[in-house]
Amino acid sequence: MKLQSKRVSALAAILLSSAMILTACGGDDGGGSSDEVTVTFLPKNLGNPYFDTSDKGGKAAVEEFGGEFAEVGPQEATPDGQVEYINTAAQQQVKALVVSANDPKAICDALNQARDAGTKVVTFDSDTETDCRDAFVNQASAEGIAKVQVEMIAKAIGDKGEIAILSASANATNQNAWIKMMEAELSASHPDIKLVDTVYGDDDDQTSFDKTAALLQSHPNLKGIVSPTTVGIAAAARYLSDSDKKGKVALTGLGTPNQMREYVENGTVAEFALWNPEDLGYLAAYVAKALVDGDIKGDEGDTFKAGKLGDYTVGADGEVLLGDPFVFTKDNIGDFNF
Ligand code: RAM
Repeated sequence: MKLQSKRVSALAAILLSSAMILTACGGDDGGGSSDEVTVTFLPKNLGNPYFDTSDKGGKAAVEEFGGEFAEVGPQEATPDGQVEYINTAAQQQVKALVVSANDPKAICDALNQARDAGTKVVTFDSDTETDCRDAFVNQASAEGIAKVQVEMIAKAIGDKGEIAILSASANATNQNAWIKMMEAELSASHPDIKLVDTVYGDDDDQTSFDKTAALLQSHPNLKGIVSPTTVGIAAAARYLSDSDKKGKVALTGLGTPNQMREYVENGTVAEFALWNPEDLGYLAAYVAKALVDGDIKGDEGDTFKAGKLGDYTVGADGEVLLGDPFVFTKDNIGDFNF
């Protein structure tokens, strides 16, 4: 009952706002033509260089296919912060919403209401449960992302000693999947490495910085930190590079070359990994367009063309895979600028 009345009021809001849009535009098709592919990107949070780059790729793709691009998002990486933007996008009847989820479940009702109102939902970077989106654009397989990080930390500490994880927010779908697989990989293949703590910096620079300090204090024998978030690894590197633990506690994980360059050059970090976030956003925008145009439904085996990236096939559970993670070191970091 409750759900139904919520849905009715959501529908009323949508009808009202579309009536307002029509009035505002003097009764024509609503700004651009109603065929225009309007795509709204909703990252985990704004002000994160990783999402600045991915959304730049999304914008380039949308402009390339003649659609209309928008980016909205909360300051803090929380699901509640995302819900209001999802509701607004549905009210505006955007054709597609491309979202990196702060929680696999908590934004589902809002996403499904948007889908009921005709918006195609693509998750990218961090997925929701499969029944609240049409497709998920995955940056690399979770196994691959977990494995590369375990390999890097094992190499950095001589495959032995205490390590900790500095993650993003506690409910982030992507980080949680990677952590689970890192734990499995550690216990299967690295018996002398002990994971002593996992802490959450909420993809906030200051929180991540403070959590790094606290980790080093509470674990005096710590040999290494893995931070599977670009915000976390950059904050941890900044802390370590000015502390007497520099060179004693290894740091690796997932970072952007521009944020990590200084710390690779000053020896705080030997190597870290990532994919190309710009390509990720670009691909996600093309998935959105293929859904809107009806070229794909998000079913396994569906094929589509993603501009300069070429041809893709949708895999199981509506997943489209970008590629493999890439390892950055002091020898190659100079070749990248994002
Ligand atoms: C942060 C975000 C994002 C993640 C990267 C590696 O920017 O948590 O979701 O994919 O790190």
